[in-house]
Amino acid sequence: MDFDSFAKALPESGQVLLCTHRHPDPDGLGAMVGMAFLLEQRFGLASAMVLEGRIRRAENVAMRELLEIRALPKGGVDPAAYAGLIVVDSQPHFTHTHPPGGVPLIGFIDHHLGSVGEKQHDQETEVPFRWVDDSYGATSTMVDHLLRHYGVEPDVRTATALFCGVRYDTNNLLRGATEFDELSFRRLEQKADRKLLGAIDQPSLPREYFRQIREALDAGEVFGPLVLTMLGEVNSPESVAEVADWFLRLKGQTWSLAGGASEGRYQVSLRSDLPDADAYPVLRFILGEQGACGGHGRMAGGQIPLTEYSLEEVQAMVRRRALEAFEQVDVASSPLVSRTQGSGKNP
Ligand SMILES: [Mn+2]
Repeated sequence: MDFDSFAKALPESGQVLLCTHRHPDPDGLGAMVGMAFLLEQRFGLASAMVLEGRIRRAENVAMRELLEIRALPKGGVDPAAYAGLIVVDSQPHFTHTHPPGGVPLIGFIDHHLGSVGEKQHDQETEVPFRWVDDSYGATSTMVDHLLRHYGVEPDVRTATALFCGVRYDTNNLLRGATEFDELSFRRLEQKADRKLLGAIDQPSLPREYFRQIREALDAGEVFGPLVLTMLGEVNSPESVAEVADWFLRLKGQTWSLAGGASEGRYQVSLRSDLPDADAYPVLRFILGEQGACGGHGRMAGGQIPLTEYSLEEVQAMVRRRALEAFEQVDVASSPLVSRTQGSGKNP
């Protein structure tokens, strides 16, 4: 990568707008905080962030609050006020990313390659700084790499934000981490605020969270290698991913699929713990023409809009194709947790 082309892509003056994918995660947030710090410290450029979708996973909410990450409301962006736009942890043409219009694209930085066949906008081929590289396990690592290249030492807040991005996206260097992530992880950890990290790791949880845990436990079914958890309305798309991750830990099963309705879409997450699993084509098949999805390696996520079909129809579709994909059609399921067993002293 020609890092010097980053400096050349920047405007000489004016404000830069930063954005990431819908429902920002720690990596997207960390990369934005790191980018804002780099722009200010090295290039004297002010920036503003715009966030799309809500942040609801308790850890992410805590990260945003404790690090005081402030963002403009999506509808509140005046394009004339910005000299350019930088997209982090996503790409402008990805289905879960909708940068505000009317601001010239300076560049994008992402560690996801994107799926084949996704069309790029015409303007993207000419974008001044385009850095997409899956030899990084997190976009926060890429931004840290830029900071090092430009000799900018992150302050405590920036280091904490970037560290959260690296550790959550790589699951503490266990998932898709490379030597770059390792280096950034060690370097940022030294500087990060331990108390804040602890508070972000173990946030307090609303009662609703526990209610949903119960619902997921009741809904989980085991079909051969698969744990299938089809939920109704959920608090957030992230809770679907959380359930899929959680149930993947079930002993004996190697795949976990969870689905739940949120914001007019049926969100679906697929996980596997097989070392060389490729989750994306499996989820692609399960969502069919009705859905969009992305993913790499052992994880994939996607959604089907609840416009043409009702929630019940979409649930039935996803279920039918999931059983087909795992060759479990006409196979009897067993509940993840038997509702009659273990209910204690109830009659
Ligand atoms: Mn990421």
